Amino acid sequence: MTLDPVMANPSRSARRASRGRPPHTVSGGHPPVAPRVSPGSAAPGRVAKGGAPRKRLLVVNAYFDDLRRDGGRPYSVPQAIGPPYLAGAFSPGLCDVRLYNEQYSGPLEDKDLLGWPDMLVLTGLTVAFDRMRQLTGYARTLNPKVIVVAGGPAVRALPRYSGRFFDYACTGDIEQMQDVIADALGPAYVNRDMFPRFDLTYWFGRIAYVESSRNCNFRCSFCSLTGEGNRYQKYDLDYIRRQVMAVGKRRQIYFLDNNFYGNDRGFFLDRLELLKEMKREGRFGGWGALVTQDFFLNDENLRLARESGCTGLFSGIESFDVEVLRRFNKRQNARVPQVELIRKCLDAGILFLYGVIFDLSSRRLSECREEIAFITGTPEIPLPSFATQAIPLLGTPYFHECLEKDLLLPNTKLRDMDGTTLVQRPLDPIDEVRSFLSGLPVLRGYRRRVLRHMAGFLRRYGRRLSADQIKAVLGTAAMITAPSLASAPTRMGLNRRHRQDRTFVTTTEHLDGCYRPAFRVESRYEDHFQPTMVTDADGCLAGDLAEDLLGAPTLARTGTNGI
Ligand code: B12
Ligand code: SF4
Repeated sequence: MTLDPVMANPSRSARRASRGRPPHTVSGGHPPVAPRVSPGSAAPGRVAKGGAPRKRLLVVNAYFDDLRRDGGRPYSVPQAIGPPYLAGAFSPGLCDVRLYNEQYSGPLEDKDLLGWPDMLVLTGLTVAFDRMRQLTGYARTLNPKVIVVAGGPAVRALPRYSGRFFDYACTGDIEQMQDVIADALGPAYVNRDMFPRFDLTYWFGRIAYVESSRNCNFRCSFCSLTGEGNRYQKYDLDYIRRQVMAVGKRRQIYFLDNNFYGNDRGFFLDRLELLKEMKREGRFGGWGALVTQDFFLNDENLRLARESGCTGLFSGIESFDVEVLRRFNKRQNARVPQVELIRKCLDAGILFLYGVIFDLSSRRLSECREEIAFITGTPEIPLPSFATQAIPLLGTPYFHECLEKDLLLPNTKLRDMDGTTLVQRPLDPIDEVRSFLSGLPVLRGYRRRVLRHMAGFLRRYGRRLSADQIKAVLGTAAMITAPSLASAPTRMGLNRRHRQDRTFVTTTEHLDGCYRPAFRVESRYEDHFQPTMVTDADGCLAGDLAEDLLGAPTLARTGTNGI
C-alpha cells in the first residue's frame, strides 16, 4: 500500500500511563452473563517456530446503543470497520488475533474473552469513550498484565484525560499501531505490510465494507473530522483492489470513506474504472459509498457511477433549510436545491440515502416539525435513514460555539452525546422538547404520512429501482419507524438492565446498564464505570476535560469550507 507521508509516518503520540495496580477487589454487583465469544479468531498455540512467544490480541469496537438496548444491532447498516484495519498491524505468524464488534454482538461481558489477551486494542465513536474505559476495567481485573491501547475520535479530542486509563492513548491513524506494537511487544510482532484482517470480520454478510480514502476536504462545523483538522488522503488503486478481493464475493461492497468523491477527479474516475472492471469480473453485485454533495453538481458523475455498478449513495443532507446549512458551514449542500439533486440520483437508478439533524438550541420545534412534514409530504425524496439532533462533538467548532454561548446543559455526560439526548439549552420549553425527542427516532405522530409517502415514493420510482434497492428503501422506512425491530429483530424487548424510562435530557438521563459492572472488578477500576462528565452542575466545562479541550487550538474553527 502506498500512503501519503503523513500516514506512513504516524504521529508518535502514544502515551504510557502508570501501570501499577493494587491487588484488592470489590463486588461489582451483577452476575456474569452468558458468554458471547467472537468467532473471529486466528489459530491457537503459544510458541511460534522461531521460539518467540506468541501473543494474544483482542481488538474491540466499543459501542453504546443509541436506543439504550442491551443487545447488539446485527442488521444495522453500516457496521464498524476499525477492528479489521487495526488487526492488520499484528504479525500473523506471531500473534493470535480476535475481533469483537459490540455494535453487532452487544456488550462484551464474556470473562474468558476479556481475560484472554496480552494486548487489548479499543476503537469506537466519541460516545463510546466510557465503554472503552469499562472494557479496560474488566480486562485489567481479569489479567493485570494486559496492555491496553485505545484510539479514535474521543481519544483524539481527549489525549491527556485518556492517558489516565489506557497504556497507549493514540491520536494517530491506524498505522500508529505498528509503533505501539514495536514499543510494547517488540518489532518482531509488527506486520510491516499492514493489511485489514477481513478474514476475522464475522459481522460482514451480504454487505462488506472497505475504504478508499480518509478524512474530508470540507469543514462542517459539527463534524469531528473538522475538529481533528486532518487533510483528505487517498489509498492507491492497487490497495483498493486488494481490499475488494479480500472481502470475497459479496452482494454489495460499501465504501465507508467520509467522502468517496474527494477533491481529485482523476482518482475518482480511476476508481470508477476499477469498480467497473471488478463488477464485470463478478466480484460484487453492486457498490455504494458516502459522497459529499459536490458529487451531484456534475451530471456525468451519476451516469459514470451507475455504469460502474453503483446502486446506492449516502450523502449528509442534514437539513432542507439553507439557513441551517450555512450555520453549520455546510455550504456545499446549499448550491443546488436538494430535492432536485435527490430526484436526479433516483432517476439515474441509484438509491439515495441520507440523515437529517435538528439543532434545538437554534431552531424552534415548530420549524423542525415543519421540516419533518415537508419530508414526509414529498414522495420525490426517500425518508431519511436517521433523524437526530446536532451533537456538539468534543473539539469541533460547534462544540466550542456551544461552550462560548453557555449552551451546554448542567451535568452533561459524554455518553449522552449520541444525538438522541438533549445536551444543549433548547429554545422551547424542556417538556415540549422531551416529548419531541422521545418521538423523533420513530417519527411518532407521522405514521400515516410515512405510509402515504412510501406508497407515493414506490409509485414514482418502483420501476427504476431493483428488487434489492426497494428492499433497502423499505428497510430504511422500517429502521426509522421501528428501529429496534429492524436492526435487532431477534432481541426485541430485551433490555435487562435499563428498565427505567428515558428522560431524553442529559441532566436527568439514566445511565445504561453497562455502567454497573457485569462481574466483580478491582476497586481501583470502579471509577472506570463512572460517566465522563463534560460539564459540571453549573454547566461549566468539567475540570477533568478542560486541559484537553481548552488547551488545544481549534485550528478548524477558522477553517473555510473546501468547495
Ligand atoms: C460505521 C459508522 C457508524 C456505525 C458504527 C461505528 C462504530 N465504530 O461503532 C454506526 C451506524 C452505528 C454509526 C453511528 C453514528 N455515527 Co457514524 N460513522 C461510521 C463511519 C461511516 C465509518 C467508521 C469507521 O469504521 N471508519 C473506519 C476506521 C478505520 O476509521 P475511524 O473509525 O475513522 O478511525 C480513524 C482514527 O480515529 C484512528 N483510529 C480509530 N480507532 C483507533 C484505535 C487505535 C488504537 C489507533 C492507533 C487509531 C485509531 O484511525 C482511523 C484512521 O486511520 C464514519 C465515517 C468514516 N468514514 O469514518 C461515521 C462517523 C464515525 N459517524 C459519525 C456520527 C456523527 C455518527 C452518529 C452520531 C450519527 C447520528 N447523529 O446518529 C451515530 C452515533 C450512534 C450512537 N451509537 O450513538 C461521525 C463522527 C462521530 C464521532 N466522532 O463519534 C462520522 C465520522 C461521520 C461524519 N463524517 O460525520 N456510525
Ligand atoms: S462533508 Fe462535512 S460532515 Fe461530511 S465528512 Fe466532510 S466535514 Fe464531515
